[in-house]
Amino acid sequence: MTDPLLSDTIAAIATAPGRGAVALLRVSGPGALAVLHRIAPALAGRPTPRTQRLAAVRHPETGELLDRALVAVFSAPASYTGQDTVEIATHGGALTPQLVLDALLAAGARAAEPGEFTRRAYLNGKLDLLQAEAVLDLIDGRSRALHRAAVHQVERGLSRRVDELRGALLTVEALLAYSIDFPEEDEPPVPPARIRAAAGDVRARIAALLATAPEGELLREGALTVLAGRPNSGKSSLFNALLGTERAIVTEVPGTTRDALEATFSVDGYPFRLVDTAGLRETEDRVEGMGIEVARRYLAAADLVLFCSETGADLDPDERGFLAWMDAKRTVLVRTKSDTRSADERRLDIESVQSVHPGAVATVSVSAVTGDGLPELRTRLLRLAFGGILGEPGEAPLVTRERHARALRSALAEVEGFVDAMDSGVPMEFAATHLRAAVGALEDLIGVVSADDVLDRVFGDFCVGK
Ligand SMILES: Nc1nc2c(ncn2[C@@H]2O[C@H](COP(=O)(O)OP(=O)(O)OP(=O)(O)O)[C@@H](O)[C@H]2O)c(=O)[nH]1
Ligand SMILES: [Mg+2]
Repeated sequence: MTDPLLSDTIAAIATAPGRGAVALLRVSGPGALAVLHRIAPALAGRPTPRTQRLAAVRHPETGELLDRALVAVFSAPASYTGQDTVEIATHGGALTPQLVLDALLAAGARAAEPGEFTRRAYLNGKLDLLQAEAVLDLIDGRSRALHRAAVHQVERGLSRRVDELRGALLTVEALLAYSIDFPEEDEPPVPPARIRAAAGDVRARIAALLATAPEGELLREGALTVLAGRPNSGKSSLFNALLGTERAIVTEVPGTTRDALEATFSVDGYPFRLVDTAGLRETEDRVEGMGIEVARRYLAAADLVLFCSETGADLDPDERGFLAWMDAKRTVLVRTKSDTRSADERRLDIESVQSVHPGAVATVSVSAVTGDGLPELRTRLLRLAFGGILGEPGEAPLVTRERHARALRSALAEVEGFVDAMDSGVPMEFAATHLRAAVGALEDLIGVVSADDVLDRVFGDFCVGK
């Protein structure tokens, strides 16, 4: 039976609003050609699919000429949505596309909801859910690294990997079913050790894919990198130097920065959100005190912290306390204003702070004035935030959404439940329910069958016309 969501004909402007040479309108549904004929009567009959034709576009009721447009027809099922689809390239700008859309609606189409074209593509089996999400990333993604991962995923990179895992689980299920069917044999047809080893192998493969999730998810928002340290330690100067613009105010007066200031930058295409904060100290000043509160909140949420202190200055007990409290894996101790010291002094300085924190916190000396040490700092940030997935998006699938991570975690827990059940002698029939549940979690991930609310969540984020 046809899905009711597919039975009417939808239309939308697919290009972004604003001044531009060309705009694209899309129509999809069983009535797409009928709608086209009403606004472009000259194209009567069935135009050759996948061939652009220039045609006069008119309002179906008034007959007014609205534009001359290039029209292409894609016949079902060979179209993006899998339905009869018409694409109309009109002149761009504020008015023409809107007037042509009005004409399409007057001719019998309905205005499409956000993401409805891609939702139809999914419902018609043109894309799986992972690919549909990747389409959204191609449109919304701001970093080169997320773009790479999305292109790979639209090509079914992640889907293929999940299919393989699902196939491997089905094999374990089949081996198990064989053993369950012949319970009386003295020698079980498939040795339990073999089933267990096969399950252990899938478990390791799911875990490896899941391990890309924390960093994969950072590709979307960027790694939250917070500058912290005493007033006047050079945080705002470093903020500006990393961004390459004079965004933050810099003065010699301690306590210059009051509020948190946020900006984005990237290293080798990997995204970071950089936050400059008020210097940390006890203060009577209410406004500054509030800024420090904000800084603490950012620190709690930070993926990385750049803790700034001046080259050559001893760390006081508060600073040492702060460093001891921070997670060493996400903290860089930045020794600032390195241009004020000689090369020898800089080297000795790094050695002496490292002896205070042996191996605990990465230490880099930088100068916002000369740019010295900035490349090293950038490389450090890249490794700390994205070390696990560096260079991978081109070839290996990445888990880039919490939805993916959740499904994989649940599949992993079920496979572990299966292995535990086998080890503790639970009857095979019961152990098998874990495998079924693991297969189910992977199928949810690809979207083999998906509940409407899941689809609403995935497609609700799309723009109209996609
Ligand atoms: N020579 C030199 N001076 C620097 C460098 N970085 C910062 N300064 C100076 O140090 C002072 C403080 O710099 P800021 O960047 O405002 O320091 P801050 O940590 O943001 O200070 P607050 O906002 O008050 O917490 C200013 O006078 C800067 O010009 C540097 O790399 N070299
Ligand atoms: Mg500042």
